[in-house]
Amino acid sequence: MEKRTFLKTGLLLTIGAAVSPLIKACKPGDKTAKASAVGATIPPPKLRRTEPFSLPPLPYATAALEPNIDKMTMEIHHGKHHQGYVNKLNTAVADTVYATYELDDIIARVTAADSEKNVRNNAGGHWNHSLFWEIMTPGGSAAPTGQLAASINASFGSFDSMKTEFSKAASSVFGSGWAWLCVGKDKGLFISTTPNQDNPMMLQIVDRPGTPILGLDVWEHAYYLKHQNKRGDYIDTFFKVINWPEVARRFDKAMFG
Ligand code: MN3
Repeated sequence: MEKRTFLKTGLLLTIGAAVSPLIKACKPGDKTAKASAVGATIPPPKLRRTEPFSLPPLPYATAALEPNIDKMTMEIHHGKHHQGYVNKLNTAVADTVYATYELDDIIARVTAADSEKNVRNNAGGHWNHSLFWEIMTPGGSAAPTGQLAASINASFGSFDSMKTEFSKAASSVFGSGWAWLCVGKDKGLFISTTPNQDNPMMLQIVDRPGTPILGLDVWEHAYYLKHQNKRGDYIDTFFKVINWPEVARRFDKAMFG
């Protein structure tokens, strides 16, 4: 990306008899991306991070999603698994180019190289779970309305068809991974899955990049205590606790900035 200087021509001001055009030069700021393997698709880095990554608090009590998602699963999933990704991420990025990068910037740049495996897995783990807690809410919420509903209908035909396709995708993940509802480059919605802790923001790794607005963790640690091997029951249960207003907020941000 090239540095560009934008010039804004100010208003013509009349002061007494004098007429003078004001020309204001805007500094371009630190928006120059380094050259990278996929060039222009990677956003420029944000401000440098100075604090270690930390576990975001749950937006509700660990028992709040009962009876759909049980307290013990939430305690272990958030307090042990997610905390583990955060801790390992801090270790993994130390002394690498990512040491002071924000999470989104790491996710956008991390590659499938063996040397980046720990960064990839733990940055993904931190990002994915941070989204996951927020897109659930005690008691669930009414199905989406407005622009998100219209977009779901345009992309899938109906809310129920989207739910069916999402559930099939989540069921089809072999082993550990995630199912996603994403806003694509064309601003349409699509459903995808990723293995392990990958996600659709990993531009150097996934086949089809997108901005996830809904994600479901289908690792066994997310459901085994309550549902054992019945992943389908867990997927059905998940739809009872989705925070659609939060999904809509993420949709609006992805669509309209
Ligand atoms: Mn998990």
